Amino acid sequence: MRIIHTADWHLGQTFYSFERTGEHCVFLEWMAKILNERKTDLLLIAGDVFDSPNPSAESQRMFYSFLTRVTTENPSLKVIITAGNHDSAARLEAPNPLLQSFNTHVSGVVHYKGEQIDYERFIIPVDEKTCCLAVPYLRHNDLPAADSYSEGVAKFYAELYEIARRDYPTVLAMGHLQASGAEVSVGDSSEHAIIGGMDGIDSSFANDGIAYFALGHLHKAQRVSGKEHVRYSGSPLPMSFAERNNKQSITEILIENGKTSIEKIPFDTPVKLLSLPDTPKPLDEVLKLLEALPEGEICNTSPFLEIKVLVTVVDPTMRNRIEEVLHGKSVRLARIEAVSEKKEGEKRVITYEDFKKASPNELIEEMYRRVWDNEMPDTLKDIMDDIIKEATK
Ligand SMILES: [Mn+2]
Repeated sequence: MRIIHTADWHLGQTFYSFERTGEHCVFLEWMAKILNERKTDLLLIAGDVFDSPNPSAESQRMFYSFLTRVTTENPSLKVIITAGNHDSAARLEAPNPLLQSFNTHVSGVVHYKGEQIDYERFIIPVDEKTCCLAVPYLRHNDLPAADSYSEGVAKFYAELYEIARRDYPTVLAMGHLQASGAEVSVGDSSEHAIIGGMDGIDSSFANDGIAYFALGHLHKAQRVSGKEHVRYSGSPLPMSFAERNNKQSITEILIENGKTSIEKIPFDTPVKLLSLPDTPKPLDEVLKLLEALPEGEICNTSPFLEIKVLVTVVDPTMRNRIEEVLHGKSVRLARIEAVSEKKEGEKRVITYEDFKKASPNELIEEMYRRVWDNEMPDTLKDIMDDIIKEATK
């Protein structure tokens, strides 16, 4: 059996102000070709199909056209999808009655039989001997009674696995979660720890009897706790500048005579992410670097650019000067990060009590101090006063 595992498509994402439909089209076109060439039997999409719980009509059309196309071109292909934390679980699984005729199943919501979790609904038959445990991103209320979220998730998978293995010698699994010990891209808002203050789910959720465990949520392709058969496929597009050095791919799993072999199929993303310079530098040096960028037309495959400038004072002309230098260059400016040299350890910690007592002016002045490492000038204080008065009128 040939399986393709992918996840975290985030269809409909806008990258700063730029939309990414073109990039997603290239990916889906490539994906359809791979499924044809490799004669894939099973496609697993492990959550975060859409970037938003309320996806645009265009993103939905793109997704359903893809499903129709690949299942029509490959009549023996089966598709199983689980909902991620970005998806609306109920919305994603709503078309199931229709998707059945396209060999496609979506698992989104945790259903109950009386007071009991209806585990059977997550056991999706693949063939007579094989099933897939298709588990969506689990929320606190979805879990069996346990001392912690992590234990609840582990218990959920353990109970599900026990039921499935009674009927199927080969069990595959799929989930959308943050496993502990996995590598998270620093500063990535789309894969932030989803439960406040929690490190991740202990890898005991993955029973060793499971032939392959397809995970979604973290955007970097990786194994979990050194286990070959428990993997994140990673996202097909980098979702933030923090992910610019990730290698994007999908994962192919071949299960033959009880043996599992795994291959990563690299995807060459159509738009590159550029972050200049490697470490923040003063504006004049940055401008020189930008001047060296190649001239050319700006098109929808021009790289997205992030610029990091080291600053000591507020310079309101900074953005203009950068845009002037970038004129005629084949890059799309996504963000400018102004970084001030701060001495770590000098940062004052604001407690919740301080926060409750602080006035808007005090908070703004504190923010200014942190960002610019300097006192806020009186002219700016006066402007802020006017704004606050206007806003609280
Ligand atoms: Mn996610």
